Amino acid sequence: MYLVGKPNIPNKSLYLKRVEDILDSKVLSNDGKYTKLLEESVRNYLGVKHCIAVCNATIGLELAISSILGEGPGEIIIPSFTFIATAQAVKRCGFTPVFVDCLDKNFSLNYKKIKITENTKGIIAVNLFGSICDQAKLEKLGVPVIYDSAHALGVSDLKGTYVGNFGKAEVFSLHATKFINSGEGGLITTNDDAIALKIKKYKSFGYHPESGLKEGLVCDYGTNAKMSELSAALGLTNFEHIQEICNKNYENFLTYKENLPSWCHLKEPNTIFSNYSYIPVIVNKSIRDDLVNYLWNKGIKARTYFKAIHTLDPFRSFESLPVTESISNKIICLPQGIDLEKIDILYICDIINKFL
Ligand code: T4K
Repeated sequence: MYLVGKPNIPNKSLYLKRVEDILDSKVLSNDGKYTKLLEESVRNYLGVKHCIAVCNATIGLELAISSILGEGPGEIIIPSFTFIATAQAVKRCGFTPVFVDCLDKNFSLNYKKIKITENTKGIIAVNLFGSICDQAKLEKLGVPVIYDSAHALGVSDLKGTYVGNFGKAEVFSLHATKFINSGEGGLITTNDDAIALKIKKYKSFGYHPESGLKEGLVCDYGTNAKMSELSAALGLTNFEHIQEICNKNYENFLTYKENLPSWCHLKEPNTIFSNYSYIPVIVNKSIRDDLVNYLWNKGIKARTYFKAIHTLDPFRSFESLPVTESISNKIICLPQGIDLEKIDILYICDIINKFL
């Protein structure tokens, strides 16, 4: 069976050693050794000032929103073409998401369609499928920008600046389905000291980051968004293989590119420095669902990421977002990851070729 989102686990034996180390140390949580090592490794790799590990990216977005934009009411501009977590985080912070259409070329927020009003508190732009938004354009609109970079660890722009360094803060996912995973997990990065301090407080019960845990010194509101040591060790072990995984993903991407039929348009990331962790393809709307059923029957569990959020009940709005609606009816994500050999991808492409 071929899955989208099958976890990459490149060094199981090292992870198991680290699990033993954790169990022997009896430090299972509260920013232990592996959480600190993971944060430090990612910080150094991205060249960013702060990296804060959290329990998942959805809560990570909530922490970033509340640290930067406070609590609602107010409106936050987000794309409708994204995973539901982006909208849920906005709502859970007491803000109203205002959905804006996306660009056809890289599925990112169409900055030309954004209307800033007196109610607009900020923008959450999403770096989808290893592509990057046009940050310069978004950050000129005059309101704070936070990036949902759940898919964009290891991606850099054409000048070589890594995603993680843009906007007020960026949030990555380390969920099992992400190319670098910690089971469940997320990372928040920022170059702003004050924002980092707030996030650290909010992440751990409002304790003061230096003295709080030891002395029970609560200096702010907060929740519990900590990452466990078992997750951090898995995240760290996987992250140590990031380059090798990106290379393998790129090889797989090229095999797809060479062997998919012409009616199945592979979307290339808009930066060559991508992680290639998703294989999104666009097909004709009239055949999309039949093709997905056909693939599932052949053991290829393709996914139709994403449904337009403004068409889903809790967030339904009657304004039409034509590009979002069109893409969400035409997109299919195909399997990717280090467990796929060339022969597997040739098989998947062969099955697709035989569909029409
Ligand atoms: N922002 C964006 C843009 C996101 O895409 C996401 C998450 C977030 C924010 C929030 O990040 P987290 O809070 O999750 O850290 C999956 C993931 O659950 C979700 O993390 C991810 N995006 C989204 C794109 O995909 P589902 O509902 O498709 O998950 P599920 O359980 O159907 O799994 C997908 C595939 O992965 C299946 O083919 C099975 C395979 N799988 C999954 C798990 C959990 C495995 O092989 N092993 C596993 O352990 O949402």
